[in-house]
Amino acid sequence: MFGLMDGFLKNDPWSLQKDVMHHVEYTVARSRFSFDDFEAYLALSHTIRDRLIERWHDTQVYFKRKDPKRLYFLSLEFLMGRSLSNSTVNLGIKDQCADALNQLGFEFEQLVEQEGDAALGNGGLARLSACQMDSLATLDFPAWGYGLRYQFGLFRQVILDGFQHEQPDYWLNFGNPWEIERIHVSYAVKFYGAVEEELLNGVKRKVWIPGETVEAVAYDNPIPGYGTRNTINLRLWAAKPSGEGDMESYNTGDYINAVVNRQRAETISSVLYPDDRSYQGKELRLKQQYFFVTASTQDIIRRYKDSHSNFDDFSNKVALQLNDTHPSLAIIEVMRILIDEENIEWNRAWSIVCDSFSFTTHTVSPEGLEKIPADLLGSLLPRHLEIIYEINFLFMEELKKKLGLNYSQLSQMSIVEEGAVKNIRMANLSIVGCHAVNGVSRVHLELLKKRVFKDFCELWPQKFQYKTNGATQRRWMVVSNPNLCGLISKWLGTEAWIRDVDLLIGLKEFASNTDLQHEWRMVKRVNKMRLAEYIEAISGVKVSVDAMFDVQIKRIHEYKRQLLNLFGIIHRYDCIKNMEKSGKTKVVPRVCIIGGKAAPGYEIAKKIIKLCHAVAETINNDPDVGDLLKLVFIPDYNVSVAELVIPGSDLSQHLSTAGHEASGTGSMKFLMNGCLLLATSDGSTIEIIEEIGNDNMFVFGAKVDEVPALREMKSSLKVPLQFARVVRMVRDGYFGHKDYFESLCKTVENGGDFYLLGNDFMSYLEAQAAADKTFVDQEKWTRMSILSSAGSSRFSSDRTIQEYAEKTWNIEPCKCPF
Ligand code: 26Q
Repeated sequence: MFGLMDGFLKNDPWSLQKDVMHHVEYTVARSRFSFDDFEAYLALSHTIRDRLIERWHDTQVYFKRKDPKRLYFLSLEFLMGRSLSNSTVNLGIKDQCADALNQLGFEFEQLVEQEGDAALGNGGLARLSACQMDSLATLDFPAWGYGLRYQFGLFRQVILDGFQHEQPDYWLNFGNPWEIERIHVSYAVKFYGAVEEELLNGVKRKVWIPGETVEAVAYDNPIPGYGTRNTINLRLWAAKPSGEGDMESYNTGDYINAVVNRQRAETISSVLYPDDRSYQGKELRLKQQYFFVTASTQDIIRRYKDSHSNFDDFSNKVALQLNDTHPSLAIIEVMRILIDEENIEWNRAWSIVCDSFSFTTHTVSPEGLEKIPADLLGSLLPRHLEIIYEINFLFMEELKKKLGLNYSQLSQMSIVEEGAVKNIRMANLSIVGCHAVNGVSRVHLELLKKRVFKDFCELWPQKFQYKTNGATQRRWMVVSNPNLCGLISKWLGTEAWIRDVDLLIGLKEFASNTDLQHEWRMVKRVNKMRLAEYIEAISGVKVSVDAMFDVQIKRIHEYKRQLLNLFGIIHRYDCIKNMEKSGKTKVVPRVCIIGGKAAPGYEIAKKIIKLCHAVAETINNDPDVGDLLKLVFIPDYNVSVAELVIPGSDLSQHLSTAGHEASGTGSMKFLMNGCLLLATSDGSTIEIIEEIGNDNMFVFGAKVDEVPALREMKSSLKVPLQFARVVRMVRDGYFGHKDYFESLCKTVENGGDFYLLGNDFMSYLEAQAAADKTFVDQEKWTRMSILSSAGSSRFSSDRTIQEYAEKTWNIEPCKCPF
């Protein structure tokens, strides 16, 4: 029967090679006798794409036949990175592909490097979506991802004279073999206009007469699971001019202008907004959000209606997950479709909506919550604003019954913020319209209860939960660190841990085994050599692989305290400068590596990048220092840079002021790869400490509950001399650019120090000294490193997804049997 036999395409090296040659000739249209690495990459990608499509079809046919409850994961951001290596690993054909290409005279690793990153997201939240898609596919859940196909992903960071410059990311310019364009899967997206009342069969109803229509076209990206045939779909929407209506402008005779104007529709999906809250209230961003939401929900409802004649079963068949508040207009859009288009009565529609939707927040500060000016929303989406007001009215009535007339509390909880400008609070809307609200770590939920959503947590305690984030070991170990994985599988006697990550704990019993320790160090050394080559290629700085590679890579933000790291480096430099010759022999050599992007409008973050370059310039060229200390900034940090850097680092830094990082996920990737953590006790690190123990990492700084009191006392606290000294060096122009760095220094001086760098400085230096001391004892270091990997299984996104499936989405695996 159709679909029941194994794939038609074979996966032995010979068949793969034949298919690659076919694609060289007929897809890439190059001569079989002369094609370069990039063309070979394209041909190989198309060969894999064919296999993905086969599995994708089988999976979708199977889902349709079984009709299980499906999860729809709605996110405006996905940081997928590269696909080639990941697909071959998940399809289980990496070695065969490497053989096939080898016989043609190509290196697989070389071809992998030809691919650009798909960077359709900013940072943590977006990479989390990508990791979760991998886990959903691997665990056989019937899930779909929905997102936007931005023409330009996150900006490319170019450093000129130490300053960050942003350039567009032309990721689609060379074609994208990983997507399938579905010209026929498209939906009309309407904006503006007005709401009118219509009389239909004696019943009054609201009709939205929109003013502008564009088209959303689907692009499907197959997501293969590991060790399963299941291949799920990530559907991304692109905006195109609509073929509908608007003939008038053609008839007026201004044909050229009419065409040009319509082409402007494409701007809606043209560019990803950088994570910068100051962008709030921009019309184009709101247009993107609604464009995404309506295309996705129309598609979901169409699929539901394909096999159901009414909405009775909707919430038993559909789980809608909101990745932060960015897609929260979906609540209103589904409500609108149900009441205006499907003629469902309000209360019934509302309970369908609440039962279907769940929401995860990634924010810790009340100020960081998304708001949309009511005027803006009303002009772009007049009917939606009406529905929001109605939801809020009913919610306020319900609240009054429960809480009485406590106006201050009512106004705090209202979806509508009254004031000089009226705003719609998207988080309040999401809480009211979802049956579950999840935080991303245990302490994050505590903060939601205590600070961010205190009133809501008291009102609906059972609604609020947490699912600690995780990262996928497929990408972060198997794809990016194959040597370590080979070693782990050898010692565990199985590769089963790649699907069943709890098996990693089996490494624990070998943590002190000298043979494993020796092999473990060799793997690390090879990874460090690769990283050292890269560092030299991008910066010209030669680094010694005997030094400790100390890494901080993440978005640049004051709360993440890259500045604390830099002050620590300056202190270390200052100590070396003031040392006797004999003292220098005791210094543990370090290569400090920093990487990350600053939001384009975030001045202080940009100054931190410049300071890093200025300090690096001084240190790296100082003959008194030599190999004892080097500082490098890695430009244009992205997923593929992370895949290279993480396996090659010894120590990684996670320095957020306690109470500011909702979770943090970078630390988990380092942990899996046996890099020791130097971290504050914040976000998910708190759980990492519990899992692997305080003595297997370097923990420092104020704790979450100490921070508020410290802030109160800040202006009366004495700053340590060492801290004052390093700040003064920067302020006095030791690293040049005295005037430019003045405002940066001010952020930590005179009681200003909001992120408590001064307060945590001595504790930070102690943790750094402990790391140095341990590094000298390589046996101890390696044992801690092995125990880090062994204890990382709780931080796999497989565990996170399993918890969401059971506790929030109520979905079950649906495994394609062939
Ligand atoms: C908002 C308004 C306008 C334009 C863009 C945005 C915007 C975009 C992206 C706001 C925030 C983001 C991303 C936030 C994010 O990545 N948060 C991080 O999420 C991780 C995954 O849960 C956590 O581990 C981090 O702690 C959290 O900071």
